[in-house]
Amino acid sequence: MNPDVHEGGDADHPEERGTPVGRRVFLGTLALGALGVVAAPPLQRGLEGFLGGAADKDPTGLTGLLPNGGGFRYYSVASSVPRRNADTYRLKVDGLVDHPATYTLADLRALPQTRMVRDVQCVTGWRVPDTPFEGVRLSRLLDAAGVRPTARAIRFTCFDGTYSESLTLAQARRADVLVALRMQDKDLGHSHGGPVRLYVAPMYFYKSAKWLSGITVTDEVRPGYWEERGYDVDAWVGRSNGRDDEPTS
Ligand SMILES: Nc1nc2c(c(=O)[nH]1)N[C@H]1C(S)=C(S)[C@@H](COP(=O)(O)O)O[C@H]1N2
Ligand SMILES: [Mo]
Repeated sequence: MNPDVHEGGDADHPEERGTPVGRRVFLGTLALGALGVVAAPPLQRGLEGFLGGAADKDPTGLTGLLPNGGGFRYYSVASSVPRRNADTYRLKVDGLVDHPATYTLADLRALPQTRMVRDVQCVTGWRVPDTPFEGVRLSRLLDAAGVRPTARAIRFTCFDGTYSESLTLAQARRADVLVALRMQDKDLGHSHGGPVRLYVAPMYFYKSAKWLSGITVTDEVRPGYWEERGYDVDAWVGRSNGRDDEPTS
């Protein structure tokens, strides 16, 4: 991809969190280099909606540190996101399946839960080590739905009305891909995409769609929100987005 993406300050040193200039340079360079678009406005609007303008010192709007966020930044490309709770939350599974289904939060909680502790890694450089996530394996929901032979991919949609994501069917069936109900051993709060978000452990965190409301089985990959704006569809940590790890030998 564009070699300029390597310029992003802390991008190569993700342990150095909280360096907004580095992240700004990195994201700005990536967005401009890849597509000639500026990714800032939607993110800025998103942060203003939640943090009341706390992001005005950062034109990308990426520096909204959550109070007590433990290193997480708050991201939303939508300016406001409705709240869903145990009464109002629904997750729809449809598309190329034999048994479309709609799950409530109670339905999801009643299924076997998988807990994983991995590093969260945002493509812009910040990282939250050893973060527990817990939820239902996506593969379980796909098996229950009966994926048809022509299916190749999954499209994820969100009740923020804006964000979307994608995985190939093979990626979606990995054991380390969860429909997550809990993070850091607590029920997922609204700001982190609760009550239910996707968690794609081996990929950059933009794959982990917050406020998950739809899982549609499709015949081909349809690039998600950031992927339409220049980020890699196959977002393996350390092996995508111009950030390939150094060879170890
Ligand atoms: N619906 C939705 N999901 C999203 C995003 C978003 O803007 N909207 N941002 C993505 C990005 S770029 C990151 S780094 C993480 C941030 O998750 P957090 O806000 O819980 O830290 O969510 C991902 N999922
Ligand atoms: Mo991100």
